Amino acid sequence: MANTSVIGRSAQASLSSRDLDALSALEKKVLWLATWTIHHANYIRENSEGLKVGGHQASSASLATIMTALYFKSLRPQDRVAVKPHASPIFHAIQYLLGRQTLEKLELFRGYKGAQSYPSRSKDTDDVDFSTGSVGLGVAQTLFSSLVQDYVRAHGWGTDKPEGRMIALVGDAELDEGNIFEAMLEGWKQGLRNCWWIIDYNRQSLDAVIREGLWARYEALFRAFGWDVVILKYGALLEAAFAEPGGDSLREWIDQCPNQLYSALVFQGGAAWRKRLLHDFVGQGAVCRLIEQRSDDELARLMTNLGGHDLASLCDAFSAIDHDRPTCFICYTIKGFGLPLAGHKDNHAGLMTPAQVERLRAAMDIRPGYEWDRFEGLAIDSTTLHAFLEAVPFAQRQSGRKAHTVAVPDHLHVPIQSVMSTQAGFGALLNEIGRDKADYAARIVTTSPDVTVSTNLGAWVNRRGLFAHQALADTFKSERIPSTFSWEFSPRGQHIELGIAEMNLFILLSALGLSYTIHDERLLPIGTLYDPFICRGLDALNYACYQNARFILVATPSGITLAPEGGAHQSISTPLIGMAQDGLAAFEPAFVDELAAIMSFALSYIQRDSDSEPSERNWPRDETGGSVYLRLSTRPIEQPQRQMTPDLHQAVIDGAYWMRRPGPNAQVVVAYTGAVAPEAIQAVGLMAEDRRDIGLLAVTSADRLNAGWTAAMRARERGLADARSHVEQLLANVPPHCAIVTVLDGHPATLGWLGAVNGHRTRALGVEHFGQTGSIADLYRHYGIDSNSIVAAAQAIAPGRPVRFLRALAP
Ligand SMILES: Cc1ncc(C[n+]2csc(CCOP(=O)(O)OP(=O)(O)O)c2C)c(N)n1
Ligand SMILES: [Mg+2]
Repeated sequence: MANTSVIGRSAQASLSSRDLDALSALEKKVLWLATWTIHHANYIRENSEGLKVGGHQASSASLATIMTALYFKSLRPQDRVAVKPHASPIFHAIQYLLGRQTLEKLELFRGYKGAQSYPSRSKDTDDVDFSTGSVGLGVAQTLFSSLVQDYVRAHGWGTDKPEGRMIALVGDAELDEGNIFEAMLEGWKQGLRNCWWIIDYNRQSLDAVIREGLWARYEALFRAFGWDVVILKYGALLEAAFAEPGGDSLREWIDQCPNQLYSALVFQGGAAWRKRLLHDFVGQGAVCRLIEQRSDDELARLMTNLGGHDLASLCDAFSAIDHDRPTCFICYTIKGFGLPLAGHKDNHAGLMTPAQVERLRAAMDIRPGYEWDRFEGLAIDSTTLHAFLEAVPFAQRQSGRKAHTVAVPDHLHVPIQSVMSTQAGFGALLNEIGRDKADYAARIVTTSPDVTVSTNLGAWVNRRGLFAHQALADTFKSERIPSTFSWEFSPRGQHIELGIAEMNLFILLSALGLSYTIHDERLLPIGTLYDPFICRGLDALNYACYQNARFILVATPSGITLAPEGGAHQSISTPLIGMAQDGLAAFEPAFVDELAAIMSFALSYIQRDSDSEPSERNWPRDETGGSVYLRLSTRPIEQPQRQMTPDLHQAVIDGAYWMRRPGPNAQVVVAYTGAVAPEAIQAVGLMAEDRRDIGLLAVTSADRLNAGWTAAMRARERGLADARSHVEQLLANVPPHCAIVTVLDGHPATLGWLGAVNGHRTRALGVEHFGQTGSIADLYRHYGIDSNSIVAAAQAIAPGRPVRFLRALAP
């Protein structure tokens, strides 16, 4: 049963006074180091551009106390944390104190190869659990990571280790991001456990002060989704003051105070507090005495003593959680706490002046030249503090662990019918894998946002079942109602069915795809969705790739080829996304035997180590691996009767092969990708009598072809004269006068660059506009990717005698 608790006077004391002293010293040090790191980057490091690099001093300070309590006390080695992006300086400072971050990286904060502005798994060298930066994504990732932990354990892996908590440090304005609520709903459906979200309730966003009373909306929302809510509003000083005569009036005043006024008074300091409070309490003796007993400094300290800046309350609140229910902590904080920027509504990108930093240095007893010293200026001796740091529970964890790879067959069997779509081929492939008893098949986990059946995962799900904490039978089956699909849930199921939100799909894929390092267990995740809806979750996809999550994304149907289902579901730009997205190898096979080759490659490619050195075979960085995107189609097309030789297999993986090799006097080459293969083949047949030595290039991955080409050029520019990419080898013997016509069901720029490889004239056909419904023939004609349009394009750029079979083009 979800409940709300307000931490205050009744808080149990979980901290010894020695620990509290040590934590207080560390909190001070963390704030200093973070502030100094930012100051150093802006004012001390040589900056040839003369630009301030910024650094979010205020946003960081907001979380200094909470993160001190967490990292130095409450976290356990098995816990994982997504840190609010702008608290990165605090995070790096903590890692530095724990000996996991170097001085060199801190000195280079925000500089070339220095500590990152936002915690980054792939670019930082300290122990980042989840990359953050695009607000909202890291928060949701912790939820899905908890789910993945449950999935892994339910399948019998990693059960010898204790369960971890997946924790997010969340900005209050970050909660504006809708993906957080999409995730919460999914978490409720899936029985979320072991997840904490700690809200830095500083009541400021980037631009301004946030709306009044948001905490109450949050509380209601979290409760509605089954979360416990813990509110930390007041610190111990305020609680003690409330117990004094007049204290109730002070509490009431604070509770009624608008956020803007509170922020303004925080910024102005003790004298302003006194003036305002005495004005508002005029004639109320007890509370006026409470105020007058305190100096300006004491009054300012009292009035800013909020729960999120009270180490003891925080540690108590965290240690009081003795259950696995998801828990949200709403911690009242002050943006810029402890700094002269505190409370100002413009402080988000504010930088302290050198004079302000000097004053802070003096207040913190730090001598010039000792700014980076871990124990400088602290009230506790360094031996004691050193011993405390050595014993910090979270620091006991071993970082950088990675699961072993799982062996994958070189060839995957799939029954190929004479006419078949790549989507049907995908379903058939997974059906075959579903029969396999090998370990890799057990490690596959599929997921889909309510399009499991329509992306052809049904047969796989029939074999492997759906995942849930508790078994749930398919009532249609038990009632003996005929149905193609068995929808049975159990803890052993290998398919995670999601609601429709595509953001959730990508964040879950990210969490599943990081299991090899977050949960130390290898999973082989495959997610399916309709191709146009990639754009709905694109930022999450980008972040998944950025943090080296490994998965296979199967997008189908795609392009205008899904006709006549609907113009609104057509996708144009996704092949370009596939090319441009870092960390994602994109393929668009035309035939099922190609798909089978790509699939076995993909299952291996997603397991390769990102730390490996890229090789120079064909230049697409095969050794470092990545995720894979397959753009598939529902169009049934005639399948070639051929042997998948090792050479053909390799060429499919490398990105292209000659379906018909051009002769020495070739006048035209047609290069195609994907579902338009029949049109390309037909066009070549139509032209063969009137154009000499015509060639047909099957492109299975424009992405890898292009990446290889670019890398080989770069290598040559750097002196490796022999570097040759796959596409350069393929086009090497195409005569200079030959023209290239490229065609795909997607944006023409995907293949348009082929002409630049060896300087061939090129006409790129594809789809630039969308929305028209119709049959495939109607649409291919309408958008100019049918065989007649291919012939017309060839005739226009490869002059010669008229191609006899060319018909007039539709206007
Ligand atoms: C998706 C996304 N949109 C916009 C931004 C720019 N941005 C960075 S921080 C921020 C406001 C954050 O406010 P809050 O979460 O309350 O954090 P605070 O700085 O107050 O701690 C914005 C809009 C971003 N990083 N990510
Ligand atoms: Mg905020």
